[in-house]
Amino acid sequence: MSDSNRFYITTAISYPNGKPHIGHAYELIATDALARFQRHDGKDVYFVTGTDEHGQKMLQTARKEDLPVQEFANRNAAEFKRMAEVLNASNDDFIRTSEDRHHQASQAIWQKMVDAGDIYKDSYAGWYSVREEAYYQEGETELRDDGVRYGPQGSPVEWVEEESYFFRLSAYQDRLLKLYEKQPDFIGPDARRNEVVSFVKSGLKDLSVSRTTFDWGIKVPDADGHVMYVWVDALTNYITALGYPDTDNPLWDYWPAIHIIGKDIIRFHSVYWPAFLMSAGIELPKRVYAHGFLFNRGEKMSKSVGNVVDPFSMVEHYGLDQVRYFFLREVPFGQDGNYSHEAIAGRINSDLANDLGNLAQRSLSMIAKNCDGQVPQPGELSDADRAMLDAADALLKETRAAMDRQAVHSALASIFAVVSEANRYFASQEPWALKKTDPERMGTVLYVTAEVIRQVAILCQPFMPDSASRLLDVIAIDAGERDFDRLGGAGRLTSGAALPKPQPVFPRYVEEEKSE
Ligand code: ME8
Repeated sequence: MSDSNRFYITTAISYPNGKPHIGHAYELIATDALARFQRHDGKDVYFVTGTDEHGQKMLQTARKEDLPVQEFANRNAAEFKRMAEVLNASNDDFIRTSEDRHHQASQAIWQKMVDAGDIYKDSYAGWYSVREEAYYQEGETELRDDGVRYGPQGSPVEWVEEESYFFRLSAYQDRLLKLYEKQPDFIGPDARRNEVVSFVKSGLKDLSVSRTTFDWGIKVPDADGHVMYVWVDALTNYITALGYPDTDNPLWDYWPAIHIIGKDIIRFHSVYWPAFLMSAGIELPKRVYAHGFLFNRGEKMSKSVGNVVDPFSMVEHYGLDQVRYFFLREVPFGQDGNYSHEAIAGRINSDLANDLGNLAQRSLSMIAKNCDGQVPQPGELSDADRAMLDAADALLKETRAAMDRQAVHSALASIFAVVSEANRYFASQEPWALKKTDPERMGTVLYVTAEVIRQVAILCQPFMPDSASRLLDVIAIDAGERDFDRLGGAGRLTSGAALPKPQPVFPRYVEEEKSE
């Protein structure tokens, strides 16, 4: 059974029918920040990402590239794995749906649904979007002037007619509506919840859950010629990763999950998935949270490098933590967002290099020069000192509340509001002037500033793991003193502790010269 200290979080598993793009990177970075935050906050976290390798789209793309589909999947899945490494994602597992363990889990959940009497054979005739791997009712589609029929999300649909197994989704309509009502947090943000509730209220039809016109998928048990509809197997990845169907194994204790996905696949996660789980008698996820879509404004990302839109070159160009910070801070999680070279360079220079980087470098250089490179001894605290420390001490509560509702951008906004406050504090206290007039007071101001930096750096770890760790190194915080239980008064800087020579942590972004 679930234990309140366990925390299981997942991303969607990506279709490796091409190279990873910024949308994939965004979801992984945000989920990684949510996972790391909970780990630093003392939770026992399990974090899973991976690739969704079956279905018609994968098969068609592999054929276009003239490759056997498994080989095509292997090649591209490797790029998704590499992206997770390059982004410094802290996932505990990377699941591929073509793995044996996943075939077993999918067949096991299928069998449970059969045992529950929820699967029957019939034939399907209707519209299908290969791009979305989704069935649509005629009323949801639109025949446009170009003679092509499109689904509600703008992808072309084609007519499909084949023998198929069906899942009795219609039988779950009331139970699903009850779920959304009794567990209002099941779907977030609210806009997505409302959308799902009205979709379910409009009436659920039984779902075609097997395909017979191709064989790239997981075999339906005891049904020659049928492979599972890709979404049945895709959603099951979340429990395969915990060892399903062996629910006695220790990983199973992490279930239920929080699923982080994009808004285009909310219906699969908050309608089909809970219905499958109810049918199979498995506990439902805690929450399904849909983030928005990222759009590139279309202009050149850099004058000399060209349009930097793939995650690998973006990281190479701007730096990993800079990219992580930008996406998490700039785009309110749950809403759509834009990115552009100007916006990224602006954030790097104003928030990271100027506000946080300069403050750290200036205050720590003053300590190096004027306090023998040791954390100074604070004197009596003034109101301004106390207010400054109180603001830093309040951050854990604020960021925890934000991260609990996946408001990643709000957590960062709170942290950086304290950084701005610390800059105002530092400027108004003028420690450089105190050096001659009141060195003890200078020590107090530098102590308070360094203590704020300590707390900010600890809290920045989930978002910018490497940079935050380097910042903690320059204030000599031991590896064992970096978790959130050291925030606030519990872990104040120790006066007299020797600090290493300060090293700048956040370089400015400098425009490259035009190469033409
Ligand atoms: O949907 N901005 O895979 P996928 C933000 N295999 N997020 C984006 C995005 C963008 N421009 N484009 C895509 C699938 N995403 C299925 C999932 S889960 C059991 C199966 C998000 O490769 C998208 O919303 O098309 C999804 O959450 C993830 O990237 C993978 O998309």
